[in-house]
Amino acid sequence: MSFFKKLKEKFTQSTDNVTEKFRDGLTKTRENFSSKVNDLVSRYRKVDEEFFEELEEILIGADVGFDTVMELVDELKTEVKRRNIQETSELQSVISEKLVEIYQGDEGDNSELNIQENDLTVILFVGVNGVGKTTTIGKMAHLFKSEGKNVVLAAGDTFRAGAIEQLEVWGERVGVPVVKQAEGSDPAAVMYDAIQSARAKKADILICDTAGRLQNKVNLMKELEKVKRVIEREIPNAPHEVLLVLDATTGQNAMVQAKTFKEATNVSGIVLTKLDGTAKGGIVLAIRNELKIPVKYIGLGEKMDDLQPFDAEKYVYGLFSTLVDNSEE
Ligand SMILES: Nc1nc2c(ncn2[C@@H]2O[C@H](COP(=O)(O)OP(=O)(O)O)[C@@H](O)[C@H]2O)c(=O)[nH]1
Ligand SMILES: [Mg+2]
Repeated sequence: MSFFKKLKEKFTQSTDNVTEKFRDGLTKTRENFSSKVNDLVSRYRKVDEEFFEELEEILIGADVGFDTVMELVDELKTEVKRRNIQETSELQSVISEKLVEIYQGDEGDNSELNIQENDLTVILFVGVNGVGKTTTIGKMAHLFKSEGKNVVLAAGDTFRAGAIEQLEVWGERVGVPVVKQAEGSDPAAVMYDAIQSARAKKADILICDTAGRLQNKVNLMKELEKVKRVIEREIPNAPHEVLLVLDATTGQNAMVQAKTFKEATNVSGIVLTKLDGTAKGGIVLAIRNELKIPVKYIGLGEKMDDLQPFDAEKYVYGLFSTLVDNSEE
């Protein structure tokens, strides 16, 4: 059975609404990407060099990233030779298979968070303004809470007007306490307070918001270093996760931000938000393949339950679920 048929079987029968979330959230990308692939396949019946050139353009247009596209197309060409594939219609399943392979590499999805079993876990969120840090923190608090975990939030964005209130609104909505100080105070001091408070409450998870100003790398590095130093002084090995939030709708700009933050601090994973708002959801692959940082969570909407752990198979199924698959059984 073809890879895509297997995916389809696995996910059309699944009753969880997670697969549905992936499918709904990726609608724009699917409509842009799959319809172009379908069109390409109907125009070129036979696999040839021009077919691959057009395929490259489609993939680059979906923000898959130049290097990743080249790698993918090379592998497709190898598969075409190996399996002696002649018809383009047979290639669709191979494309979906290679996309999953490229994402997973040797390590698999790697979306699991480093959660301490019987101790406080500290998760630090970083990223520029407007990417969705505060919103994602709210959604993640909701996820943890629904798993029965005790969560505390730290209002570490003391810089932006309204940022503390925004986190408080999420705290109320989700039903978790928010530790804050006055606007303009030292974020490191907020972190210190938050750790004491989380300990007193015997919390499982402390999620820390930070300011997103990024005038220059030196400032960013200094501020993040200070925040991390304070956290680490209180809890060795913390923060257990440093999650960089990137806005999928910003395309190559998100890649540039990722490089800057990667140089400034130890990023352990990426949260890619607003995938629902872009037709270029291929950026997931570029991030993983070019930055070597796992995409741990994705944002598929603005609602509380629109945050999902990343899953390469569900993602690829979400991209291709309407694809016409003519491959042999
Ligand atoms: N459509 C969509 N909007 C999102 C998502 N995540 C965040 N947003 C929106 O992005 C905007 C900025 O989010 P915010 O959390 O304030 O960003 P921050 O400055 O990084 O803290 C808000 O309007 C959010 O509702 C997502 O996954 N999908
Ligand atoms: Mg914010």
